[in-house]
Order: sequence, then C-alpha cells, then structure tokens
Amino acid sequence: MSSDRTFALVGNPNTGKTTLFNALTGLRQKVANYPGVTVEKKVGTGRDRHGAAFTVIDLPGAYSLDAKSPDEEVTRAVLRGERPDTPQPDAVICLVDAVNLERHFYLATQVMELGLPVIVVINKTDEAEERGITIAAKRLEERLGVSVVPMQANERVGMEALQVALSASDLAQPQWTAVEDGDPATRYTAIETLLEGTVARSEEDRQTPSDKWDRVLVHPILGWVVLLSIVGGLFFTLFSLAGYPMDLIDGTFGWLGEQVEARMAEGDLRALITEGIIGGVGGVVIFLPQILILFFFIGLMENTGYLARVSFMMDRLMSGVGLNGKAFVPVLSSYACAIPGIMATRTMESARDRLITTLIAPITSCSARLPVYVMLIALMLPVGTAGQKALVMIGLYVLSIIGVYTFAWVFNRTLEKSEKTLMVLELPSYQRPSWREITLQMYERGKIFLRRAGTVILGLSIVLWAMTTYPKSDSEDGSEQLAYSAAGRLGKTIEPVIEPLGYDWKMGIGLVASFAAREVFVSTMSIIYLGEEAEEDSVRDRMAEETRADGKPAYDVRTCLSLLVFYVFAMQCLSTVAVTRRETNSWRWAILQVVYLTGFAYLAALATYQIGGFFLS
Ligand SMILES: Nc1nc2c(ncn2[C@@H]2O[C@H](COP(=O)(O)OP(=O)(O)OP(=O)(O)O)[C@@H](O)[C@H]2O)c(=O)[nH]1
Ligand SMILES: [Mg+2]
Repeated sequence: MSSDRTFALVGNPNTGKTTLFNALTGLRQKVANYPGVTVEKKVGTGRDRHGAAFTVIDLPGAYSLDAKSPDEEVTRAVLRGERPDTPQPDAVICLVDAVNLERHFYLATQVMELGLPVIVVINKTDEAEERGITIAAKRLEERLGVSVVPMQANERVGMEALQVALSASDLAQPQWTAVEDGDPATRYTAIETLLEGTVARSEEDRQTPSDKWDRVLVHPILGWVVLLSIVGGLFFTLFSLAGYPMDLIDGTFGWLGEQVEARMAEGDLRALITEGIIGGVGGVVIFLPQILILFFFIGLMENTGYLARVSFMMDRLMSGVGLNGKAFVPVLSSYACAIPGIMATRTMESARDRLITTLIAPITSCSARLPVYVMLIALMLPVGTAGQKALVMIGLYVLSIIGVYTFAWVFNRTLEKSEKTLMVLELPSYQRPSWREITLQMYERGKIFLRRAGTVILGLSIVLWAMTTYPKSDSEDGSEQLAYSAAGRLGKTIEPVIEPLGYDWKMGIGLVASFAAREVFVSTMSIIYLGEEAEEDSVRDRMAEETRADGKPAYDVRTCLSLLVFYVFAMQCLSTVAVTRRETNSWRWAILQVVYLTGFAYLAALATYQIGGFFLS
C-alpha cells in the first residue's frame, strides 16, 4: 500500500525544498533565492501516480543534523519523530544541490543514517550544466540502492521520475555505513569515496556568469551606486506610476460613497457606512498600488539572487556594530514586515544575536509605513516632482538604516556578552527572474494587505468613527462636534504632550490610533477630515487647507518632517509586540521594545521640529 504516507523534504538552505513542496502540493509557500527562507515546518498533501494521497512536510534548511539554531532544531526533531504535533515521516526526500554535491552530502549522509527510507533529489541540474558539471545519477543510485532523481524543480523538470519514485510500494533505505566518528573530516572522506567517479567537471575552468555580475554588483563603490539606483527607481515608480491606479481606486470608493448617500436617509448609520467604513477602509486600500510596486521590486531582487548580495555588502558594515551577518535576512525581511523578519531570527544560533536582531527589527521601514510616508510626503511637497519625493523617501529609509545600526551597537554594548558564533555567508547563483514567482508573491502580499484592510483596519475604523461621533454635541459644525467627541477629548488631553513636536489634537488622535497599526493614521485622517464636511474634496486637500489657531497651515514642512521622523522610529504595531513576546518568550523584551522605540521616536521628532524651527517657519 502506498496511501497516506508522509514524506519530509530535507536539505541545505536554498536547495529548492519549498519550490518542490509547492510543485507537489499546489500550495504557495514563500520561495526566494537566499538561504533561510523557511523557518517553520509546513504540511501539505500531494497525490501519487495511483491517485493516492500522501503528506509532504516542508522543513527549514539545515547544514547538518547537529546544528544549534532553532529552525534547524525543528528539522532534526521532525525527522526523529520528536515533535508531538507532526507524525514521524515514513520517508525522506533529501535534496542536494547539483553544483555542490560534496558539501550537500554532509547533511544527506547524516539523514541516511537515521534509518528512514530516502529518495535523493539532485536539484538545480540546470546550473550544474551551465558550469559544465555532469553527474552520473545512475551510478550513485546503484551505490546507494535508492532512487536518485535529477531535477530542475523550478521548471518542474524531473517531476515525472520523482512521482515514480514516490509511488514505489517499497521504499528502500540506502546502503550506507554510518560514519561512527563525529569528526567532519572522517565524514568528508566517506563522502569522497561515495561520490568517486560520479561527478565530472569539464576541463576548461569556466567563469560563471555569477562571477562576472558580482564584479560590479558587490564592488565596494559600484555596488552601492547600483543599490541606490535600484532603490531610487523603486521610490520614483512609487510616486509617479502609482498615481494612476490610485486615482482609480479613489474614484471607486468615492462612487461607492455617493451610491450609499443617494440610497440611504441621512443619519448615523449612513455616516457610519460612508465615513467610517468606506472612508476608513478606502483611505488605506488606495495604497494597494504602492504595496504591489514595493513587492515587485523586492521580489525581483530576491528572485535574481541580488538581495543576498546586498546582505553580503551590509555584512561588512554589520560586523562593525557587532551584529552577526546572519542578522541580515531578518533585517531585510523586516523591510516588508517585521513579523516574518523577527521569525527569521530563528536561523541564528546565538540567543543573544537573536534578541538584538528582534529588538531592532521594527526600526526597519516596513510596508505598513508606506501609506503614511506617501501621504505625508505629498502634503509636505505639494508641488514637488516625483524625483524630489523619492529623495525624501530615500532619506527616511537611510534614517531607518542608521537607526538599525545605532541601536544594534547600543544593545551590543549593553547586553551581556556571550560566545561568538562564526558564520559563513553563502551567495546563491544569480538566476533569471521567475515572473511567475514574483507575481505570486505580489498577489500573496496584496491579499494580506487587503485582508488586513477588511478586518483589522475595518474594525479600528468603525471604533474610531464611533469615537469621533459620540457623544454628540448640539453643534452643526463638524469641527466642534469632533472636539466634543470622545476621540476629540482624547486628542485634547494629549495635546500638551505632543505640542512641542508640532502636532495638534487632531493629529494626536491619528497618532494614538495608529499604535494598533500604522496604516490607521491614514484611515483616521480620512474619518476626521472627510467627516467634518463631506465635500468633494479629497482628504489630502482638506489636510492641506487645515490651519492652526494663528492661521498658518497645520501640515507645514516642519510638522510633516516631525511626523515622518516619528513614524520611522515609533513602535506602532500590536502584532509585532505579540510576535516579540512569543519569540523571546517574555513580556519584558516586548515591553522594552515598545518603550525604547516610542521614547526615541518622541525625542527624535521633538528634535526635528525644534531644530526645524531655526530653518523653516
Ligand atoms: N536554477 C534553479 N533554481 C532553482 C531550482 N529549484 C529552485 N530554484 C530556486 O532556488 C531558490 C531557492 O528555492 P527555495 O525553494 O526557496 O529553497 P529552500 O530549500 O526552500 O530554501 P530554505 O527555505 O531557505 O531552506 C529559489 O529562487 C528557486 O526559484 C532549480 O532546479 N534550478
Ligand atoms: Mg524553503
């Protein structure tokens, strides 16, 4: 019988396990061209050639079975059947990279020694071919007595043969004598014997395209020029191209609001729908194009292998502040969202390094800040070009990078020292971008963004709307009603605290509300300013017209800058607090994170506003 068997996917990081997992199960787990993408096990179902279902477990990559980092521990525990929530696999699909067969057999031989049936997949045969490497899979198969399947998983090449192997009624254990001695050298000698005569390299020493590219892309000067151009291009697109789809979305929500207004009698319910729901959610959804553009660029950089180079370049800077080079995948992922970023610290062996990285991860400018940045930059530079706006945006990102480094240095100095762990940064080969993978990732990210808008942001918008509507004053004037409402009173209460930063009580409402999630600042502004006088004006026009007591514009350059700086540093994300608490297993660090980041954000914004006073009026 071959039904309901469980296969585990095992291999070094970046060998293509998740790619194969997705191909077998039809799922869409994240794939990217750098090591350490998968940090948790994932379970899915596939079908063999007879139509029988089997279970597949995708595992985090591991260099060996005696590794110490938490993600590698998951792999080891699942293979040994030590995880109560996961069945011990019936067989292992062991992936090795065709280009680095010797090195990858270090883990593979350890896996063979577990006593489970094994199927060996030699993946990335396309890359091997490009480098003139040929592998005699049949000979290896004879030696091991198990199926050895050459594949190119990303193009589904070899799937047929793998399916045949998976469907075999009797899965065999390899003919392999365990390496008794724990010494790596002994193991490598045994691997050499095993692989003898199976790997042939063509005579001419080929320089791979990767090496040529790297001469420019990780060049100490050119490398940075390229990186800045790419990031500049990203932000430029964000401010220029995104305008068209944004207008479209804006128009759609405006139209929706009109429809409701035309069909419903005036009253609180109608106001809830038009201001709270359509205004609040629409205010955030309008930034969907920006989110998609951001993830297009991230996907492109990840997919080609370029992002791994960026982490290599950063590593030189990184060690300067005492941070482990492995911190880079977590920090880089945090630019999308701090939550997967913090989870990615599981690839790090030292608990201390994990903690430092977790503490600084929320300073990276995550995608939830994008709507806030875009809105404030547009207010600040009403007649600015896309290039000027992009420049401000780069400034904000640079500020966040400086923040990451500074606080990494501070924590490294203050936290108790532990033993140093060595690590080797692995550079994956460049590859042509897979548009399918990039589109999928944009789709997944867009879905997450919209789901968030439809749940968290929607809920918060309704609460905010209620807080700006009740208790009701007798006044017909929107602004007076707002001041009288619960939200208004809250804003007025904290106004003295935020006044030195250049904010009025209305901004205060947005600031407090966005402690749940940053984007809520944007939806709060929609609710506040559109609620006041539901004219045709857009939120941004209304905000631009907003004045202070002295008649000067409320959102002047100074205030916008101060707000931007606040948003660069402040810890405004409840989900991140929850993840920090879970990953560090203590409230202490989660609370410290909120306090230090918000405290610093306050000081930095205060300094910005006060110093700005000397230059701008
Ligand atoms: N050239 C080539 N690239 C491949 C092949 N299979 C997968 N890839 C690419 O290799 C990269 C890594 O793939 P993943 O599936 O994320 O690797 P993984 O083993 O799950 O990595 P971790 O989760 O970090 O352990 C991706 O960019 C894939 O598109 C292949 O056969 N040939
Ligand atoms: Mg993976």
